[in-house]
Amino acid sequence: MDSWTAPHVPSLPGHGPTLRLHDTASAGLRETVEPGGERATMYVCGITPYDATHLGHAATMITFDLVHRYWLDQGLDVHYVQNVTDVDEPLFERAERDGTDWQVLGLRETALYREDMEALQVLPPRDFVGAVESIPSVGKAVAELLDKGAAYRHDSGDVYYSVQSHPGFGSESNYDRETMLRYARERGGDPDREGKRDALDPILWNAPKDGEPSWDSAAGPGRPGWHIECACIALDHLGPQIHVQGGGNDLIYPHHEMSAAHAESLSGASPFARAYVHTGMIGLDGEKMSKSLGNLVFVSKLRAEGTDPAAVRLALLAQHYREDRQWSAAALAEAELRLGRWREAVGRELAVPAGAMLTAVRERLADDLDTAGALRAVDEWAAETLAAGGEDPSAPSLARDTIGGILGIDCTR
Ligand code: 5CA
Ligand code: ZN
Repeated sequence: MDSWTAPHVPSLPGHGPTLRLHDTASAGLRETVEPGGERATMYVCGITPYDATHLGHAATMITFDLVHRYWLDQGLDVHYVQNVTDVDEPLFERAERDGTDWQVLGLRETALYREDMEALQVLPPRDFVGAVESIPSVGKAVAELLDKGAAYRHDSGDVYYSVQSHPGFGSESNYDRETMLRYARERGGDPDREGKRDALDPILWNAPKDGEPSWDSAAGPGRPGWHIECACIALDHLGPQIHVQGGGNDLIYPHHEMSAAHAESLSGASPFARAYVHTGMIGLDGEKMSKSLGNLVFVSKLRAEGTDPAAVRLALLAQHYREDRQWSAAALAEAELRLGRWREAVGRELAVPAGAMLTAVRERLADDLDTAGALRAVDEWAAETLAAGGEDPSAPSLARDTIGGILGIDCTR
């Protein structure tokens, strides 16, 4: 499907160190690309478009936008793919509640998401891929897994993946069985269903049901399961092994465990991702921000109220991406003040030299996206410029390009 328009990304002098990110599978920092590698690939789990983009989605997309921007700044050829889960139960339920069509709902919310991403200066993925357009590929993959004995048909006609067929199963989350069972129950799995080989087996293909859409495929009629959607889109667009698999930490299990297992069973190559990177949950009043809890702050609502999207982005960058963190009006107000100081300093004709700030921003981000440290480096440059004036006529534009190019914060407005 169509992506969105890319903002201008200025090129900067020199390069920073190799980006290292925390990898869930090895529970430690990993260099995201091989030494001397020229290409970098990333798959990020995108929205299920039954409601507007909230600040949790925005925070996750901005985090991976920093990865994208940092890799581009390294001179790498970046291939970034993101999906849209445009066919799934939440869409049917919401469409039914609102008396609308699930396809119309999905198109409308996806269009709003594109606008929000553009406003937040998020670079578009090279491939923005819907689940519906991937159905032929998913059907073939399910048929192949059945052939290989990695999948089986349940009495109901649904097709399940056999976790026991894959020796690598469990190596992404490293959770024990009890934890896996708990998350399967909480996050859309059906561990208590009769007739499965293993309670943890996830659905690959849903047999046709009344009131639900269905497509013909190599696996018979029906519609795709969730995890196989992401496995197929990543395999089709990026190949069997990628550098970064990204998403919120609510996807560590079962979603990323299962999509990695599906991809590895299909391709024979492992690990599926060099680094499994997970963002913390954005909450409001101590609860995770989620559609089901209804405690959402929408990006589009903030925009409509006249909030500067650059301040929203800056507020979300103030704390580390892996922390579960809280959105607040105070955090937004602080970001607005900070943005004002940065813009004032960048707007000067003369400033203190900005080369050391560029180096510090790169070094801080390369260290598992230490955004708080990177923002401090910009704060120091801005404070010195505002206090002392400075004498360097090229510093304001270097600062503007550093802040705009690497952090995605537009200081020209
Ligand atoms: N379509 C699936 C992924 S294939 C999905 O999880 N959709 S979603 O709309 O629920 O979430 C979209 C992305 O935002 C996912 O990466 C998810 O992990 C992340 N996300 C959802 N809620 C939050 C939150 N409160 N804070 C941070 N990230 C979140
Ligand atoms: Zn996904």
